[in-house]
Amino acid sequence: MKRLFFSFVLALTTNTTFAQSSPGHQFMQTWDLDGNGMVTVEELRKMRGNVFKAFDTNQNDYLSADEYVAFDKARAGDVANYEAEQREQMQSIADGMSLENSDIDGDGRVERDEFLTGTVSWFNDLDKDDDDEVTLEDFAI
Ligand SMILES: [Ca+2]
Ligand SMILES: [Ca+2]
Ligand SMILES: [Ca+2]
Repeated sequence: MKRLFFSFVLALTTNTTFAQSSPGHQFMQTWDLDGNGMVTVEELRKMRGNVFKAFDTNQNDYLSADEYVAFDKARAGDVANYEAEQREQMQSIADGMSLENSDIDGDGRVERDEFLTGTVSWFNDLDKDDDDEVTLEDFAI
């Protein structure tokens, strides 16, 4: 199984080369599940399901504010591996999964369905050239 994008910080000590690729490369490596060079909404949704599961530590199908502490930390760790523009790019990718952006009904926690619903707007943000697939080119814009 491929490494989870946002939990990679937890395994930092076992893989130091991972941080050296660009945000775009790192993104594609993790989220392009079938390795065909483009990421679809379906691939994003599937991986977001995996991410959700990884951070829903008590498995109640909600990411609570407490569970978000670990998730925020993992995302911040990924962002901290980059400098300058690459850091900004990684930050905007990471923000697509923040509590604020995912908590649609505003009850302070993120239900699995809320998290998966957020996939489409995240995809549209990532797909800079609007060709309905996320590729390395989208990260160069
Ligand atoms: Ca793919
Ligand atoms: Ca909610
Ligand atoms: Ca695209």
